[in-house]
Amino acid sequence: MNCDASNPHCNPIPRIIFFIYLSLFPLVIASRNLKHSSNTQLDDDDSITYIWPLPSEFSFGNQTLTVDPNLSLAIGGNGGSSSIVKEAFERYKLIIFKHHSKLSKYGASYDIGKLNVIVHSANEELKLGMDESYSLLVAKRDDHSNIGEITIEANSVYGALRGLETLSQLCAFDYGTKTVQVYKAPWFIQDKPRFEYRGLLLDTSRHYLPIDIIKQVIESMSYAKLNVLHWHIIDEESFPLEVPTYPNLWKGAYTKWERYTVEDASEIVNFAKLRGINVMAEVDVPGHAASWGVGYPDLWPSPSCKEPLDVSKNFTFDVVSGILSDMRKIFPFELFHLGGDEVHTDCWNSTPPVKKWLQDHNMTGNDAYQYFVLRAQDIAASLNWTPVNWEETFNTFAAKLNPQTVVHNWLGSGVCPKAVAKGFRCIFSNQGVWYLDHLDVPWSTVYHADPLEGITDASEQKLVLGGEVCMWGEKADASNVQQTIWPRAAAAAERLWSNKESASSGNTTLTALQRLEYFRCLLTRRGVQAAPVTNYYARRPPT
Ligand code: CP6
Repeated sequence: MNCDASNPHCNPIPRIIFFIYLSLFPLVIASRNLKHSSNTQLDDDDSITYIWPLPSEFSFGNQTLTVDPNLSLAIGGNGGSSSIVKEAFERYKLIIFKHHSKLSKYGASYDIGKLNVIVHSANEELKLGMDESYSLLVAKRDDHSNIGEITIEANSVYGALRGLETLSQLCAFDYGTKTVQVYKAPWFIQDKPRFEYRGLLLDTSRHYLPIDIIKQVIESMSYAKLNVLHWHIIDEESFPLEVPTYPNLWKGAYTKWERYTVEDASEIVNFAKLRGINVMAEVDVPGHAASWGVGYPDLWPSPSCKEPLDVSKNFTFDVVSGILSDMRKIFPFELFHLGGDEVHTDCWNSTPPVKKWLQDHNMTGNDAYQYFVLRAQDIAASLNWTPVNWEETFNTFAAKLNPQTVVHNWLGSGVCPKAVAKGFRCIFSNQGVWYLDHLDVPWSTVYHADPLEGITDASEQKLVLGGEVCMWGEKADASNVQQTIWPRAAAAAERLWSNKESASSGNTTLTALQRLEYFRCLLTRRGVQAAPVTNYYARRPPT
């Protein structure tokens, strides 16, 4: 099962090395046999399960089954009429049989001709803590027909989508027989996520990202079973979103072409929903908001003080309220991110009318920062949103926060233990390990980070919703965003999906690099511009 050698679309080995590899083939085989006999796990393909992220329970056999390119779908259960599953099946057929139509003769007989999907609930609500579990069976039936079947069983349509993804990873096109095969059948898989929140932040303010690119990112997230797109739409550099109530706001876009209409944003939310992915939008206040004043200069305390937003004017909160009300119609997810990070209040104190307002209200700059965040939280809560805030809000006024607040970590790894000890929920995004724009952080550092670090109490562990890798946009646009996200986001995705016992101990840790390289290869086969995991030659020294 060497995807490098057999797949023309994915060849991370440079050609010359590949040539040398081929010419040394007998030698390589000999050395591989040697490795087998000396019982080294690392190069033993058959002992490795190439499913990323690794399922919580699985077993396999030693049969190779072929899959009919005209694979049919039968959906049963209360959720059986779901178009979400049917559409996903069509997408996955294109992935699984991509090479089949070009290279194969039809009319052969196949071991597997049918996929049964059983979805128990018709509830398609996409929410935090939704049931994403599934079981997957790929086996030859032992009745007389001897025809194999695949069965995916799930409580929700979203569990069925996760099962389809796993199934697609079990299927491989064999260039010898020109058929799609499942190796190591029969497969029995029982799977469920370790954390309910498995996020990726995408920043469309520092560089605009076209809708198609955002969709590609969402599609690729579904391959790694990530389930929340944290859309950091707006920041100080640009305001690309249309807000009908305050139509001048998107004058803060870089150009009139670098904008998202309400329809664009809704299209992205719907595209994500069909893949079982929630979209959590962010409106970062009161810092990181200078772009708002391009259309409404009254929001700036003064031309030389463009952020934090003017805390002294009611107009400022009218605009926050207008933005959130308009966005509520686009973003159905229960979480909404209100930022609150990196607020430097000095220029409030050096702006005479704001300074006077602070004195009249007997507030320091820090008091006014708290006042702003809490007012924004009230607006979000009145729209039936649960507020999420960056950790500085918790670090400076934990006791005043809405008790429902989800604390979003980024400064080191210290805050989640403190937040859950006080009963708050938390999302882990330690910048030292999970900020993807830090290009020098290797995959293994991403992989070994853990959202539960420093938290031992079981009831406190439950308050950790999960984690999120952050793709800040200062140095990334459509040309390199996927290369920067992948493959390291996948390392975090396994940490967030797979239970620690199976994915972080013994043999599995030893094979993580090989499995991740295989998954990176799968991404490139599917058209995702994922970067190499690591320096390839280092792992293939000249023999
Ligand atoms: N933008 C916003 C950013 C960052 C944050 N918030 C950021 C800070 C430090 C690093 C990377 C990103 N660019 N709005 C912090 C949450 Cl190293």
